[in-house]
Amino acid sequence: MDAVEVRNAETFFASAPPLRDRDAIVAKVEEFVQRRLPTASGNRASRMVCITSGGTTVPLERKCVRFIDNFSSGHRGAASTECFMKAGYSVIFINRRGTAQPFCRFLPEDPLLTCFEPAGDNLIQLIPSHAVAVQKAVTEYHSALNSGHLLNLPYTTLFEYLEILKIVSLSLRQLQRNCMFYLAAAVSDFYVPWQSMVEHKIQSGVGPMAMELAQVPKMLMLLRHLWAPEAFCVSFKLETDVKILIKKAQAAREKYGMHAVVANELETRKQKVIVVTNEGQVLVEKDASQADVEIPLVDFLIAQQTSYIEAGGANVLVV
Ligand code: 9Z3
Repeated sequence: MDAVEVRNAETFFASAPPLRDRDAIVAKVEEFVQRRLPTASGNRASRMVCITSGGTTVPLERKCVRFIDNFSSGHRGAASTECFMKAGYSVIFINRRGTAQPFCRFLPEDPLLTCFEPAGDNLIQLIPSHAVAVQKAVTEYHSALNSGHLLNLPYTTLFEYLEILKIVSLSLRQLQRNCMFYLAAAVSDFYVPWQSMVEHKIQSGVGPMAMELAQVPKMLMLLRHLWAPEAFCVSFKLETDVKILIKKAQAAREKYGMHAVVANELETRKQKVIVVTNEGQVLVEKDASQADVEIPLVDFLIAQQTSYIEAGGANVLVV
């Protein structure tokens, strides 16, 4: 592990704005993970996956009016959450506020306003044409939450995202090879350090503006080697130029020691992906009977993690 990367990360966290509700988030995560640890009475640990989803924002002002955003609708993360839960995993879902949520993906775009109508005397009712979709979503979402197998942690900024990812990693490491990181969030590579950020809204009318952005420390490296070194780690590589996609994914796998890198091209990402592992590349496509490419993708990755657990000689959980 490169000492410079560790120092850069330490500097990043030391200078980041304090995470709101930090203590409550730590307690929630720890309680969620503790319930899945093996006990002295012989209970086995259950498998758990941390799914990251949505894009991070990079604020340009402390009292933020303007920010840089990374593209991600959150569809991949939400669909994958459903697939992992069906396979018996518990899921920590770190997601950008306002992006797609599991079990809600097939609702109309503006659910609250379009799904209900006034029914007189302070009553509202479900519009019949939306009734089936809304009932299904509400039932599935609440049963997932009530089952205790889904923990939803929202973020907006890059600072919040990385703080939460670190908290989750340091707790999940207890599950050793039984935990997986599935890092589908689109994370900014550049940011404005908090100490060099202006407090108030940047003023216009002074001609063109130049701004220097610092490089975000390579947190994948820390996650993989320091925070949760036994976890099965999957990251995503997004490109718009398909000619460089696989090379970049291979480079990311080697550089960060990922167990798998999922390479996807922006326009075809909902139909197919290529999974790069140390054994080569595998094309994963959705077939006509499948609603989402995440169904075969998650199946493939679960099988890879099972081999990884077996290779480590630990208790294998059949999920
Ligand atoms: C992805 O590549 C995800 O698959 C998508 C999913 C963001 C494309 P949607 O949310 O799309 O369903 O609309 N995520 C990783 C994107 C990313 O920024 N990766 C970094 C990179 O490619 C490495 S961590 O350099």
